[in-house]
Amino acid sequence: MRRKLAAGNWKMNGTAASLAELEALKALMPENAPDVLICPPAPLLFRANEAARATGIQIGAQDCHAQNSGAFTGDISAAMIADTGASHVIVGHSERREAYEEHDSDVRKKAKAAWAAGLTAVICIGESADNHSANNTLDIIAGQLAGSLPDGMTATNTVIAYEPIWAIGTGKVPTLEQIVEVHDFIRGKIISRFGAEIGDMIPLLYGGSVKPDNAAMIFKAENVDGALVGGASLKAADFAPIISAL
Ligand code: G2H
Repeated sequence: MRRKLAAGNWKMNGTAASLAELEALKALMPENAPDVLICPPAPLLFRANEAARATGIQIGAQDCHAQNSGAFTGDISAAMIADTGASHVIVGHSERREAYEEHDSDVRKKAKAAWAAGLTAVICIGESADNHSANNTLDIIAGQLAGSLPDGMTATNTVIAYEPIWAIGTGKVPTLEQIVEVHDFIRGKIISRFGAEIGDMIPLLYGGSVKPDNAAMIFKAENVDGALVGGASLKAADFAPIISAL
């Protein structure tokens, strides 16, 4: 059985006071909740791990450098993230790909760095609005999978998040049929490259405007094992119903 995961990406939002949401979330979560991950901004990682200790909520970072250490002002390494007690790191989010011109090869190196530090890499892929309109989604996804996933993926070191860029923060969500098509395609691709024993076990998350009122629809897809949630993960009252729907 594949593990289910509800992951929250706080992006550049939140201060130490926001960590109160972790305890609030625990109080609202169902008894048999799936795995829950919160990725706060990097300055909060140590305190988030402390705050989450009694809740069972896992903590992750939103990006890492591909190198372990060195003269890279402003960057943080996967080893540093692991040192905070975090378990995951998001790599290749479309906001990083777009704003910092990160390419598949960068994402692949970051994922390898995450693994080397003992972290699970949450590798993001997704097509632009233009590629969506031009019906190029599956070609783009195939290329991103081939370029962003390193050799050496195991059943436990990776989570893949499909986030159509046109759905991020826009309130637009693909239809269930579109989500099924892309997630089934991703599953097929990773099985054919890594074998069924690994490819069948990798959790596939959907991301892009997941909200309490559309989560149940999205989770109907067999190859959707959870969600990567931005805006609706900031408040426990919004994130808890999404977790409950999983
Ligand atoms: C997509 C998602 C979180 P939102 O970026 O990764 O954000 O749910 O706000 O669209």
